[in-house]
Amino acid sequence: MNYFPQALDRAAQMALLAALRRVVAQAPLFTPTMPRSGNPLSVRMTNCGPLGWVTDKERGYRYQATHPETGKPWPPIPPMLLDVWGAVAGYPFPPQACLVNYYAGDAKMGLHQDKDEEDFSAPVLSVSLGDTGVFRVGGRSRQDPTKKIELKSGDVVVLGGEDRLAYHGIDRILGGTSDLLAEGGRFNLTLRRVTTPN
Ligand code: MD6
Ligand code: FE
Repeated sequence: MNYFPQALDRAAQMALLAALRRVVAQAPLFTPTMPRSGNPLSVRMTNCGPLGWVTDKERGYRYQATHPETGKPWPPIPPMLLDVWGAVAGYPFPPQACLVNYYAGDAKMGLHQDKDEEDFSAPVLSVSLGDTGVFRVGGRSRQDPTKKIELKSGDVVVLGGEDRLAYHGIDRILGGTSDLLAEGGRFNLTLRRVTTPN
């Protein structure tokens, strides 16, 4: 993985948070549910961009152009995020989806691969805001050894190339480690290319 600690300074984090607040105002956070079981994930999520990643009991994991509850198109990806992609993704086409995950106090994310995209030649880029998240990343097999990295507010991670299909997840959030979010907790934004460019 390519790790860019403190890629965003405090001023940039505040500007990105302001843009994110506008996204969430137009596309409210919702509670996603697992395919088949219908069990809720512990994160809440929303998206911006032409496509958004969603999941529910009936239809499972997928990308779609509209919010599952409002039926409206997702708001655009904030230009600042497109600039971050342009600076570090090393991929000559823009992202099509930005998944926004919000972790309140005890939320976590199990070990997973991001593999619902058509185009694995594009990386997935993540930006963290707010409390520190304990990130675990391994290899392309679930059994591969993993390492832990504490992702702090302003850190950027890129999973691309050999690591594009590496297993990864969030063990827990370290409450009280950032004062960026008045409500506490952590946002993670992941930028993705979904379809293969022409
Ligand atoms: C998170 N991140 O940091 C979860 N996926 O909350 C991811 O699932 C992720 O950080 C793909 C690439 C980078 C990531
Ligand atoms: Fe992921």
